[in-house]
Amino acid sequence: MDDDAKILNPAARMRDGAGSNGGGDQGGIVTERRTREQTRTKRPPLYKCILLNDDYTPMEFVVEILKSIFHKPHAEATRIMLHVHQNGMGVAGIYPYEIAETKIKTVEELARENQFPLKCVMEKE
Ligand code: TYC
Repeated sequence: MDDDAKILNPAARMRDGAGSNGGGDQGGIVTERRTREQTRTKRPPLYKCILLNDDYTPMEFVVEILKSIFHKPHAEATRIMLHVHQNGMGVAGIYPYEIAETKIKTVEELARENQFPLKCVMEKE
């Protein structure tokens, strides 16, 4: 058994004796050393939810979407909506993959229910 396997299997380290991975066995209490890689907390990759402009979705509807789904205060929601209106697209929010995906589905579902062509797409940060 190699050192990596012993890190994951304290019983094996007990049999082998302490010290092989920098841990120890003090009177039956086994301590295990973890590598930097094993203790590192990884941040998930993030994705932008990008709203696309169109000629038909009402401005007030887009502002409501930004408030209700992306939790933007009214003034910021209005600013983002106007940015999309004037520039063709704009970032509504940035999230881990599955959260971004769910928000995009919710936006397009609400738009469809209201017969608006509003689209929202994902882009890796
Ligand atoms: N261009 C739309 C209008 O003039 C408003 C709008 C803004 C639509 C943002 C979509 O993502 C959008 N009614």
